[in-house]
Amino acid sequence: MTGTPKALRLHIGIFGRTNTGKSSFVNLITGQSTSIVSPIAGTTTDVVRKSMELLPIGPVTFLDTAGINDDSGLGELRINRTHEALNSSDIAILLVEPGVWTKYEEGLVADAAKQKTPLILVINKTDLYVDSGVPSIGKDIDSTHTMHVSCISAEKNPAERELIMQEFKRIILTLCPDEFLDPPTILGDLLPSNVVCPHVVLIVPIDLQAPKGRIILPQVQSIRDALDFNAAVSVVKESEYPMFLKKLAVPPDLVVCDSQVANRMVADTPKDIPCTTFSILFSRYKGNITTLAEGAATIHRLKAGDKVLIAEACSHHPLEDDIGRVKIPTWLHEKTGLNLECTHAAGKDYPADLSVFSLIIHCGACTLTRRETLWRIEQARSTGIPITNYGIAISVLQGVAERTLSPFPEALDAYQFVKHDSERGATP
Ligand SMILES: Nc1nc2c(ncn2[C@@H]2O[C@H](COP(=O)(O)OP(=O)(O)OP(=O)(O)O)[C@@H](O)[C@H]2O)c(=O)[nH]1
Ligand code: SF4
Ligand SMILES: [Mg+2]
Repeated sequence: MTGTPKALRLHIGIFGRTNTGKSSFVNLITGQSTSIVSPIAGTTTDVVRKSMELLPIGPVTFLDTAGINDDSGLGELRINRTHEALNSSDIAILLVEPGVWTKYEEGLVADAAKQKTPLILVINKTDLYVDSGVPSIGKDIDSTHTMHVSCISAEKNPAERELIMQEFKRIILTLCPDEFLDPPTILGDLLPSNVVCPHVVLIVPIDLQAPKGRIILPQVQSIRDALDFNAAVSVVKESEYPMFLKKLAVPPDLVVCDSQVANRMVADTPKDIPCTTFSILFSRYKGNITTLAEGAATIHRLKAGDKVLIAEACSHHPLEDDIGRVKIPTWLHEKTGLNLECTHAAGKDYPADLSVFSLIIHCGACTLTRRETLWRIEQARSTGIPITNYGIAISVLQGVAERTLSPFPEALDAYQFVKHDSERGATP
């Protein structure tokens, strides 16, 4: 993580008057005592940087700044440093004490707005007002970006830290500039860099479910991505693939197929040719492939009666042999031999309480943004419920996940770790 270039890390600046609890807040979020905390105003005298991995966003750097008071008479240098910190912040956090709103806060909100830096207002030390009620700061600030926290209570009660972290991540994910959520490439980075014009073979079934006269968007996007990486692309039906492979003088550098024919592709493709599915490529492009692969391994540890949520991001008209409603529940039953309770949720019906489920199998989320998909993954992760998606689940159900995940070593490791754990009969 420390190797992540500076520009690719989200910088979160922590601002506030002296003693509002900035250093306590940074320590609480990072889970480390990096910044010195003390009741003496002006403890932090220069910007203290702390980097961490904040899932699901990735690497972030917190800038704990020196507190400023209207009458502090602090050195100009310190004030300039704090302003520089605002310039380097992608998101600013303003810590205040309940009921206190001065020219300083007014100025910081105005400066952040001028720079178009998203701002989170953290009203700290709420524990001091448990009897009297937290006084309002008398300012109308967007309440969706406001958190009420108490660093001291969270220190004493670790469950509160979890709640604060969840709320904090939700707000950060909402405000995070798009470039930090930019997806990796679809497939270009899987191609060998030392081969001139690498060759990608895409296996595209043309069956009843294929739209008439065209190929679907993920396939088009994969072709475009391959071209962006100066690769050649062949598109072939699964029935013609074995013959096509035989005709090639040089083996392809990557083969990608529709999830539903993954077992055929694996059987027909020599072991030294990397192969995967479109859905797996898009697990990474849209979400977090490692978390989704780890979640898929839960299929190996399901027990009779377990509840499985099959979630679809849009409410399309279900087909006769619908993948979410018919095929996946049937394959799950065939693979595990268990009677499972499969619940479906489509569109906006996504359940608020995920804790009753043993596994969530989500659709490919083609109508959701990467931000929305990451948030759904994070919601499941923070509730401790494994989550996967149709594509990876189908590879597991077909018994070919080890092969189709192999182009993504981290995801494969996560999958195998949980799978082997289940085989040894260990509980999570
Ligand atoms: N009661 C209460 N005290 C808190 C809370 N958070 C921090 N404090 C206390 O407030 C004092 C100041 O905390 P710091 O984290 O050092 O504040 P700071 O904003 O970094 O201060 P400077 O670096 O001096 O600007 C310390 O005595 C903390 O223990 C809280 O939520 N509740
Ligand atoms: S993959 Fe796309 S079309 Fe299918 S259910 Fe999900 S959002 Fe709807
Ligand atoms: Mg401090």
